[in-house]
Amino acid sequence: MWGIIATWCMAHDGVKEAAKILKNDGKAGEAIETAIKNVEDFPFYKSVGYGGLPNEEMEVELDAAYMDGSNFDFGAVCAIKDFANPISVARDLSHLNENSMLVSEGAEKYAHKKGFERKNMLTERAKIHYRNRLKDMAHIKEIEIKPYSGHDTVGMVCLDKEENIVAGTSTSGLFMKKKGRVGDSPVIGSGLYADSEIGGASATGLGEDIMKGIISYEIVKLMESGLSPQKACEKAVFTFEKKLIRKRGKAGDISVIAMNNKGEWGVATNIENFSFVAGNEKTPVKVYRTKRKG
Ligand code: SD4
Repeated sequence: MWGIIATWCMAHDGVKEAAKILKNDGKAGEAIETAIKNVEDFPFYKSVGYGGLPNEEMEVELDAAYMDGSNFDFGAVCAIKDFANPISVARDLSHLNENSMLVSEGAEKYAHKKGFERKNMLTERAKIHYRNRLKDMAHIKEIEIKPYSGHDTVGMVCLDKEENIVAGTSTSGLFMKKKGRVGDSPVIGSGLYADSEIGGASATGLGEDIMKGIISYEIVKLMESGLSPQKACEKAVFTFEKKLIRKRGKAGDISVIAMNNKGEWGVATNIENFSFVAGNEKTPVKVYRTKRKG
C-alpha cells in the first residue's frame, strides 16, 4: 500500500506528482521532496517558499524539515533566506548524525556549500502585501500577527510500498513575524513526526501553541496505542486545545493530518475551514474540505 496526505488544497498538484512516484514503486523520500518543492516553487502561495510573505523587516525567512520514519533521519532549516527549496536542504541535512538542524546564516552557508539553488524569494506581490499590512498597522497600536488564513504551511506524510513513512514541512511562518522567529514546522515532534512502525503526522497553525503540545509526536504515540489516525488526530487536537484554554484562556489555530503505515489517514482542526489533499493505492488523490468537529 502507498499513500499520501498533505495540509491545504495548495498541495494538490505536488501530491499528484508524488502519487505517480509512489505508484511506480518510488520511495517516500523522493515523493515528498518532489511534492513540497512543487509548493515551494509556486509564486502565489503566500506561506511557503517563493512568494512567501515576509517578516517585519521585509525578509522572507523560511523554515522546513524532513523526517524519515524508517531510520529516524531528521533534518531542518530555520529562518533560511535566499534559497529556492528549503525542503531539499532539510532532507540533505537529515543524513547527518550531528548538525542536522541549522538556523539562518549557518543554514545558508551549508546550502551554498552543497550547491543548492540560490533565489531571491521575495516577490513583488509579497511586497505589496507587506506594504498594505504596514498601512493597516498604522491604524492599530499593537502588531497583530496571524497565520495567513487559507494558504498555510505545507505539511505532508507519505507512505511508500516498502512501508516507509516520511514526513516533511515547509513554510514562511507567520506574516510579519519577528526576524529570527521560528515556529513549529521545523521542530521535530511539533510540526512533523514519522515512525514507519506506526505512521506519521504533521501540523499547521499557530506554531507557538503547536510546540507546547508536541502535537505530531502525540498523534503518532496515540496511533501506537491503537487509535485510528482519525481518532488520534481528534484526541490530540481537542484534548490539547482544552488544556491550552484551561491554562492560558485561549488556544491558537491547530490543524493536523496523519497517516498510518496501512495508508489510512486522519485529520482534525479547531478552525472553521481546513482543506487537505489525500490519496492512497485504493482512493485517488483529491482535495477534501473539513470543519471543526469537537
Ligand atoms: C508557524 N505553523 O510558523 C507555522 C505557520 C502555519 O498556518 O502553519 N500557519 O507557526
